[in-house]
Amino acid sequence: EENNENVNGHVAGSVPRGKEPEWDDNIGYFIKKRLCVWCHLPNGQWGLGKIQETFGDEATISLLSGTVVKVSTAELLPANPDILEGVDDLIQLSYLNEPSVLHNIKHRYAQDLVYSKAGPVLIAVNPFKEIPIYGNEILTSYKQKAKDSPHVYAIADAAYNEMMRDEKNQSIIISGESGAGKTETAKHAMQYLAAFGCGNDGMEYRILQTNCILQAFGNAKTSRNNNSSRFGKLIEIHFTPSGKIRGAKIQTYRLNLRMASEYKYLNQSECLLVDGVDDGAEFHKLVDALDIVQICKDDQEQAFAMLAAVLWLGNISFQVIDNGNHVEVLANEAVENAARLINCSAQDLVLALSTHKIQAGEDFIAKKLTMQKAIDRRDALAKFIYARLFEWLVVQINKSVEVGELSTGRSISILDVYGFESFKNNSFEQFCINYANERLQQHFNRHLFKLEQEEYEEDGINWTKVDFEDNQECLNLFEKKPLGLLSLLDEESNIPNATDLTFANKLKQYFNDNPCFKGERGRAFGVCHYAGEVVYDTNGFLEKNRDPMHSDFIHLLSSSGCQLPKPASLSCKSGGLESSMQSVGTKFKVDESQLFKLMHQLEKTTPHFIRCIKPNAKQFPGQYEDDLVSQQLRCCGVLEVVRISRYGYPTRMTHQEFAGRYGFLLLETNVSWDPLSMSVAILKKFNFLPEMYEVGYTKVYLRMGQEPEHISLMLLLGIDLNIGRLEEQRKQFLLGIVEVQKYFRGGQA
Ligand code: AOV
Ligand code: MG
Repeated sequence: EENNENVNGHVAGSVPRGKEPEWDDNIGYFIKKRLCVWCHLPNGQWGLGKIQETFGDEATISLLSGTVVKVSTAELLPANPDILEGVDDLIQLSYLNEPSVLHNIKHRYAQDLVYSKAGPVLIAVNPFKEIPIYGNEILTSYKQKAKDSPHVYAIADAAYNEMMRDEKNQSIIISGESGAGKTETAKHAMQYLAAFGCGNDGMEYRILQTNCILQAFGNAKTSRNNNSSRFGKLIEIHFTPSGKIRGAKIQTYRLNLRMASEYKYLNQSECLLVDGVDDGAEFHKLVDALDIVQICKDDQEQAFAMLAAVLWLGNISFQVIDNGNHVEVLANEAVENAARLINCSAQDLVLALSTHKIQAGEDFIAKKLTMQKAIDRRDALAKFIYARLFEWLVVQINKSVEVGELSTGRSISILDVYGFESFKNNSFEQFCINYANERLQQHFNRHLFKLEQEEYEEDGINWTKVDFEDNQECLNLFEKKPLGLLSLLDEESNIPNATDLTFANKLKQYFNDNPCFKGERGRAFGVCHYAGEVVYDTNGFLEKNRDPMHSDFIHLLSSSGCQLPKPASLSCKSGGLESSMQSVGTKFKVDESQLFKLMHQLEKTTPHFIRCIKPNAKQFPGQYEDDLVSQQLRCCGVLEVVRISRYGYPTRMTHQEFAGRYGFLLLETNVSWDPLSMSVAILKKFNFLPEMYEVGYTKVYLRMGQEPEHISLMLLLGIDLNIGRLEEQRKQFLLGIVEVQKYFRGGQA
């Protein structure tokens, strides 16, 4: 206690913000010690080498590859000592700069170590190949704590243990860009949790099968991912007090993506096959899964009939009449088949597709549609049916895995959403997806910085709170009322003569000065997201936001003999119709929205974050593109977390670990042998500056000598960088022992 007070009687100094600490003063030290540095090469890559000499602002670097380059000293960053090569947790790195972080993850990836930690966050780099790190045996060793290297199993295990210990709901929040591996990671997390079993009704097995079904209906091949989720999913797994699975609940967040334009009904994509995927076998798996979640054969038939109806709808075409002003439906097998499958008359279907009912006094008159309107309407109907089918499936699945009365404090929710998307052309879908990701990012920020700071407080160390770069401004741009992107979109959608162009112009007029907004030419505008700038083309925004669920369709489907899914929006329940007419954008609005409910639900849980990283765009194994990875690390805030940690105390060891590793260097001193006292004695013996460390109740926290004033002071006093110096001492000492041993062996021989 006394010792503790002695060294701990100061407040951690002011925390530099916003810019990387400079380390110019330190270069001499790196030359003297022949330490490695990272240098930014002309080709944009980072190279590892040693400084030979410096002249003014220029440094001569001999790269490990053998080449010698001259670069500006401003382009140099300190590299980590070899003992830190490939550490499990980035926070263990003495130097937390971008090339060091990148190198560490790459080094691990090359050895199929696809998981790493960035403090509390798990980083998962997609291997794009099977690696033998899953399955029962490995799962069991995590459960028995025989293994603790970074893994999605370890995260699931931590969530489970914290839930059991604190009786608090947990969540596992998985993010990353499209194709980064979120859905696969979510499946592994579910597998881990399912292994806690439930007794004997096979509930855990049923829960696992839900993946197969939702994926079959809710995923599609895109240019980014052969198996891209087109819906977001939150699965809540509930447990009994003894920790067995009780059941689950699935919520989906579907974006009302335009199925039609995604698939243009399948054949226009010109990619009907995915290498290595056997559609027949997958179909059998699907039917088995539907059986397991107890969807009866009749309902299965009906569901497939609806799918067929959607495909036939796509084949319906129109011909121009009235001198090109209007169209009528071409009568062919497509109309007949679609009508038969929907279970309505061909005549009703034709009317719904080619005419628009308008009220004239007491009567309704059917007005013929133009070609574009008719095509839009056909696609909208197909999408509407598909979306209802999907909703219905989720309802059926939930019935099968139902929990009954919800337990409080004993659930783990796994969130797997559509990842941040930035394509060449970005439309309304990307606008919604990226807004949702922006919200999640805020959740991530708040929790990480909060968690970090809570640890310091709990361990009783002095700590000046750190502000963090948040994305509130960008969220405001979306959410502000009445002048936010979403409000203005809704407003414009309700103005009869408004067009996508008038909408774009309005945005430019209002947000001219907003730093998160960029006016672009014509209908386009840009948003500076946390993950980078995205330019959106407003083409179709108004129409998609209105998402016209024509009452004619609703009428058509509810009066049809169609057995399927009388979903909420088709039933006569009050509000049902209105809710189906509600605009897509509105569903995303903060207060009344789905997204708001989701965030609210997540706020009540202890979060565990997994950041999935896509190492290459081609979906190939073994390829690691530095630029792509660093961009993702930067975008998803991993570097930020790491940076925040460096302003804090990135090196932390329990007193046991610290004393165990360096205690033997205390040879002569007579310290009491409890770990805390030993830690304090080590810190004193090696003249650590008080600003550089904190001693907590359970751990030693070391600040890495990153701040220039500390570094220069240490150099002035002839004190080496802290942990490096300890490691050096340790190495010297161990070498000494080896020498002594050699001497004695030699002597004996
Ligand atoms: P996503 O969920 O993040 O994209 P997926 O989870 O669908 O990405 O992963 C894409 C593909 O990467 C999978 O189909 C696998 O082939 C491969 N993959 C991912 N994780 C692993 C792993 N741990 N081991 C082996 N292969 C893996 V999107 O849903 O598009 O945002 O909307
Ligand atoms: Mg996915």
